[in-house]
Amino acid sequence: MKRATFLLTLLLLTAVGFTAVACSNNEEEPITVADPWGRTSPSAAANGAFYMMLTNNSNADDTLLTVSTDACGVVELHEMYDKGDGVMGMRPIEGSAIPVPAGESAELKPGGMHVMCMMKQIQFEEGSEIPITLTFENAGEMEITAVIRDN
Ligand SMILES: [Cu+2]
Repeated sequence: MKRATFLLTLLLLTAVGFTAVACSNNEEEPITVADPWGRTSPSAAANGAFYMMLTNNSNADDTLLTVSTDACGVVELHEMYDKGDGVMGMRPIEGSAIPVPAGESAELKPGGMHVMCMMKQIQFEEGSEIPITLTFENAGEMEITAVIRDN
């Protein structure tokens, strides 16, 4: 009986320990966005794209659900894929969402996943700063600023 009590206490202490770790992790932003940017494109170009690194610092899986910005008429989440014969195409990501698993990162980069900006409303000039709202399933809304540059 005494031994059982000891084990139970140990179990409880361990649980408290884990909770403390979880709490200290939560002091950090659950999701961080690194280096949001878009490539310069001529004003005649109807479309542009944004790239960034999404990192989930929390203990729970999250998902980027939507992206919105006044700079684009329509925003979609796209990925590049091999059409065959070395020809690359792009298409909306299945489920129109980007999973960001707990403790992992999702990279949006040229040649891969990207935020597709259709019907550009403004010029994408070097140094332009474009406010963008990201909406995550768990983390909710996040305001970021994408910088326009050549590469
Ligand atoms: Cu695209």
